[in-house]
Amino acid sequence: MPFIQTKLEKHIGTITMDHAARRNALSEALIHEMTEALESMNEQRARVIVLRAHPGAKVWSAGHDVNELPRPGSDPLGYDDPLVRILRTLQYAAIPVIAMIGGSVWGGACDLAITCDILIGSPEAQFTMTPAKLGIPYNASGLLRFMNTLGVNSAKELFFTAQPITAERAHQMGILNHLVPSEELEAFTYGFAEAIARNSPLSIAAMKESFRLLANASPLTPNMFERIQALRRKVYDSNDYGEGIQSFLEKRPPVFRGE
Ligand code: YXS
Repeated sequence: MPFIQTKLEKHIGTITMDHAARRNALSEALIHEMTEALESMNEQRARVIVLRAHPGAKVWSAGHDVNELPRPGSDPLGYDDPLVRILRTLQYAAIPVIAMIGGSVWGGACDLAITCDILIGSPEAQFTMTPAKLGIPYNASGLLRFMNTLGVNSAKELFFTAQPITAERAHQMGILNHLVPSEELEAFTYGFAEAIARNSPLSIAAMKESFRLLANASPLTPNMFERIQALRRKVYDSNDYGEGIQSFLEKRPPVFRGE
């Protein structure tokens, strides 16, 4: 696997994102390998998984691979998008996943991180939620995840400002479960993993799935869902969405005209 490294020792799996050249951008190829790694560890009866970037990475993940975002007129975060698929795989996995974060996290990678069950970061961890910078309408399941994790107002701050959130602020907001010194990050994370691995996998699997069901128990009527989709379609059909993508590819600031 060129983009993912894996290791399994004493029921503790490690999935390492290892595509430095693209700052671990969540391309379809990288996500395919991550999915295979999750499935394999489940078959090998791992009890907990640590998801991390390659040692020394300043960027944990640069988020969705922008080159793979559809052009205006198609939903950039539809049900079958690779990023959306891996987020479901993580949520449905019976094994708890710990995100070990020692670098910056961008866009959809923030969603990947908070979809993990526990987040442990060092002061180098930083979270930037980018859809507004790219003219993208984030999807309903993602917005609900951020609301459940951070609360509505903090989630709005992340999405509306598209500004970096420091590790300390992320810890205050409830994004990070623990903020530890860089030199202790690995030992602390694996000590945490060992504590989980000693517990009943059946009990943990049942509680993880129950947490998922309860977290998504918000009553969303078909009419509410259709309204959200109509709002999103107006955005991903817009010139602003095309401008957001084009400006990124041309490495220049976007000029949004609100149309
Ligand atoms: O120019 P080359 O070919 O060397 O490639 C460069 C970048 O183009 C590439 N790269 C990416 N390619 C596709 N998708 C990405 N998200 C992405 N990020 C980076 O990697 C090569 C090295 O990048 P470079 O030179 O910028 O590295 P750096 O160390 O100076 O800066 C690292 C970053 C992460 C600060 C910088 O690459 C960056 O700002 N990347 C974009 C982060 C971002 O805006 N991500 C959001 C993607 S959209 C998304 O996740 C969702 C759809 S949403 O927005 O809705 O949340």
